[in-house]
Amino acid sequence: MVATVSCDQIGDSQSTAEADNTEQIVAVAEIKGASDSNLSGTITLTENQPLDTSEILPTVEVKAEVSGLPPNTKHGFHIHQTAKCEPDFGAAGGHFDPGPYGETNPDANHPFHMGDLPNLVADAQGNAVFTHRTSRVTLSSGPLSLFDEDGSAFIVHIDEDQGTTGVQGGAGGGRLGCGIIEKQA
Ligand SMILES: [Cu+2]
Repeated sequence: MVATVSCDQIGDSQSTAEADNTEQIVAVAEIKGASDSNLSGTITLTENQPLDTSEILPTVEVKAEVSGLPPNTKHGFHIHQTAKCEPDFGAAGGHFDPGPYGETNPDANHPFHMGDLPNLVADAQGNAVFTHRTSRVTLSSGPLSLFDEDGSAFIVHIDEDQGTTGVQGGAGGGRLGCGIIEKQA
């Protein structure tokens, strides 16, 4: 869904250019676990483009609701580089990191990949609610766009992201769930 924010909020200008600069872009990913798991979830990404793109970079709000996690656990949660969850979650590749450093290896230069996010934290019922705003990615076109040639996907990891650099599995180890990011028309 591409919605245009009302100009009422920024004055009564009828300028088309100004209206274009208030565009909101939304994308959604549906998280699925392995066929024998109860893991499911929905992630909504919203980019509110700045009123004046010459002054501020766009940011993307990431909201997630995930259920079916083990109770009272933390899970690494990242945007990975390829919009693929099949034949297994490894198909999503490494961490989204188009540059300028461009290191997609989950263990290297972590947690500084463009797709790195805080942990998902499951409560006693195995539900996690997550809200974060990142300036490391965009939904609009550009060098940090999640909608590059091969798209992008979310991965939920088995273990906690320790936020370490150069430690094997420190970003959360194996993959519990996967969801392809799709732009809403
Ligand atoms: Cu990851």
